[in-house]
Amino acid sequence: NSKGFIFDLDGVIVDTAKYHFLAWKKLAETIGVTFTETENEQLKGVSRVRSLEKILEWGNKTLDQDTFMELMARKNNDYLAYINTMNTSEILPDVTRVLLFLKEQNQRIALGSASKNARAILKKVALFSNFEAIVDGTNVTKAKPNPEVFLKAAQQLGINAEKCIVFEDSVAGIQAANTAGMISIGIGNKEILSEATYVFKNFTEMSNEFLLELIVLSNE
Ligand code: G16
Ligand code: MG
Repeated sequence: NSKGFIFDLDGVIVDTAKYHFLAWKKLAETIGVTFTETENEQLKGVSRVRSLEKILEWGNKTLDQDTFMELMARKNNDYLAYINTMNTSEILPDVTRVLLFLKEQNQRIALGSASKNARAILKKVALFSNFEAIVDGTNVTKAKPNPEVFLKAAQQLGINAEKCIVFEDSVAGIQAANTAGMISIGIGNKEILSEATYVFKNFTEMSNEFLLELIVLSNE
């Protein structure tokens, strides 16, 4: 009688948005585009290719394909240098408590991330073995809000979509979960994530009792 609990990575398990920000900012500056936290906010849950396309749109720039690829590689190298410094202290509050509780309740746990670096990040923070299935940017062809990433995760768990619950910090990710027919739980701001079934500021606000209710609720 298990449910599938699917976790997004960036913004849910770890705060890598700050590293994406530093790497994109450096890149944007080399091509003369202003890049602030406001722009960074709009890149959450968005693929690497789409992120660079957006930055170019904001700066009214166009690049040939080779330069585009080169800049993406450069950004990722800078990002990876930050990722390399990560350790377990970067796991967001109460993520470990929730993972362990779900495991104790015999629930099934998967990762559904847009990042091509998801596996490396999970290893850096020593959470890799907590996930029975991992679907990331290397496994999908359609980016969130397309539900592909979460449907694949459910499929790998062998659990029907209606019996899955998604934890997400991005609007695109919430939409993807909803389209997949899953329960969507926003982690972050209520106003921004208004399309989610439930919203919590972070996992410290989410009780084990609530998790138990989800296990029973999605049972029907
Ligand atoms: C994450 C981030 C995005 C990032 C994307 C691709 O998604 O939220 O900002 O652009 O992955 O990352 P990478 O360049 O590492 O492939 P998620 O779905 O884990 O929130
Ligand atoms: Mg995210």
